[in-house]
Amino acid sequence: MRIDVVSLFPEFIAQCAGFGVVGRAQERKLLALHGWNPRDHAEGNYRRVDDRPFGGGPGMVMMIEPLQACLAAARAADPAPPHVIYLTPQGAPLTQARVRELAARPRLVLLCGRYEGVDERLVASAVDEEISIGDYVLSGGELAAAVVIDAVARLQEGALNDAESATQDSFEADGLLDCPHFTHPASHALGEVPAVLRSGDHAAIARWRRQQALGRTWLRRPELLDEAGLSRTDRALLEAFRQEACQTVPKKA
Ligand code: 6GU
Repeated sequence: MRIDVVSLFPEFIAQCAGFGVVGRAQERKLLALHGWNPRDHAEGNYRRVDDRPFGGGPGMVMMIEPLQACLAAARAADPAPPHVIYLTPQGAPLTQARVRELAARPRLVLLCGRYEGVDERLVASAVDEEISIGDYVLSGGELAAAVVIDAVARLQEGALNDAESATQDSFEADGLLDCPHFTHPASHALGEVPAVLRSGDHAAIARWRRQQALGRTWLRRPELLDEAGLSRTDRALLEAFRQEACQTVPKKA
């Protein structure tokens, strides 16, 4: 897929996307990233991209013209019509379900605001969708764009190696949190690896992992269980987890 990023700091995005899975997705030509700087499309000696807000108040607002010209240049760089996303705390919360939908598109444009935001007329005319990555304030959309890029890049066919398979990740398989993981040494001053994981009994291991995923989700994000569509077996596993949790001294899962 192709992603064009409109940002006053396009190098920041390129840096963020240069490592690990996302870097490899680019090397494998599964992801083509292109940065576009509105400053390159601004007029005058000062190449101004922002101005004071009408109605007064603190902060600056990104102006229509440089963004419009920049978006037009980005759009024209490829024949595929893009889905244009504005990263803003006012947007719809990003979820793995949204990520899956975005990852299936051939082309995205990510518009990053700075200052107090972008002139609303530009948002209304040029943006298809507004996305937020959570209920906190960042100084600009760049980190949020990097989050979107990472989340969609790893879902591109061939981006992950077998060992990194996405289907067992938290949220991906079933909307539950992931179970705990352990590696060598089996015995350590910090504790023992649960015996079941060393038993070689694959059915028992799968049951334990499922129970841990259910139990952790119940402890940490109980609202996720409402949407998870639990089977009868799941309910029984969770009930057993709850019973045990009530009997033992509360301990961080
Ligand atoms: Cl997408 N942008 C900014 N500036 N802050 C955020 C955000 C986005 N999502 C959460 N906080």
